[in-house]
Amino acid sequence: MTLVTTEVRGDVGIATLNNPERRNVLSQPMVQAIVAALHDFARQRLRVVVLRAAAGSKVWSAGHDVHELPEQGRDPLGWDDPLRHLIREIEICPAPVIAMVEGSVWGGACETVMACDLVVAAPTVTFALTPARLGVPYNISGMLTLLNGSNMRIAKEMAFTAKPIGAERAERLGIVNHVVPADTLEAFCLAMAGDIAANAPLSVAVMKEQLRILAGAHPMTPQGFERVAGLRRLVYDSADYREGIRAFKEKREPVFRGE
Ligand code: YXS
Repeated sequence: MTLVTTEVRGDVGIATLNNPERRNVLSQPMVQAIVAALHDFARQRLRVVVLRAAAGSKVWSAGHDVHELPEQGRDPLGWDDPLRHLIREIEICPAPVIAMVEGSVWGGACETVMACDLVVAAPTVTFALTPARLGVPYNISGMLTLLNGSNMRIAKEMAFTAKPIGAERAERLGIVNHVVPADTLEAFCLAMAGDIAANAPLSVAVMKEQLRILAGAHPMTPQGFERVAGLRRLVYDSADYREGIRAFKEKREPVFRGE
């Protein structure tokens, strides 16, 4: 099965997540397919990318594939993790990536949407960041994506509560650029893509890269890095981390004991 279908319309590449049976989870094969589409669009020198799910999707993406999360003793979101690779590829893609969102967005898929350059959502869309619900120690570049895609108060609310926020509120908060009725969502995104594609692609690409570099320009001391690595290891070595993953697989509520 093709996990991602692609289409080219003029200077715009459209990549559609195509695994509804597993709610478009960002498994390693899915991430590889998305990245392959981004690379193919770049080879064709397309000027804008639209990343979407199929029309009418109830779930845009259920996030990281929980079955790929290591049960213990290994960083679940290390540098080579598929989700981390996807985020970096979206960020370095020379063409702006528009996240065209229908359905609910979960966990690492929230970060994926926030890593996109522009977000256009249907009114019923929700975003839920779920590390705390699974006992997962999110990673610091992921936290920076969340912070850059929202603001400190909202990043904390989403991360600490793991509760969904709706599209209208997300637009008020600047997480979403536009909320558009589902039946005009594609036309709206393609029109915006056309506006961008009509401009100088080298100018657009360099401004995207400048903003990426500026957004990531945060000093961190070696001690700070080692402190974060140590704290995260305590979490992914914890019983709560194991409990979160097992509860998901056993389709039950987790019971966290803080150890
Ligand atoms: O059990 P079967 O084989 O039928 O497969 C089911 C689900 O297990 C599977 N599935 C997933 N498999 C692995 N990883 C996932 N994230 C995942 N989500 C779903 O897909 C099949 C259909 O799911 P089902 O029956 O629950 O569909 P539904 O329509 O009733 O509900 C859709 C959702 C999305 C509301 C529900 O599947 C759900 O709550 N999924 C988990 C969403 C979530 O917590 N994602 C976070 C994943 S962890 C992650 O992204 C980061 C590591 S972090 O946590 O740090 O942010």
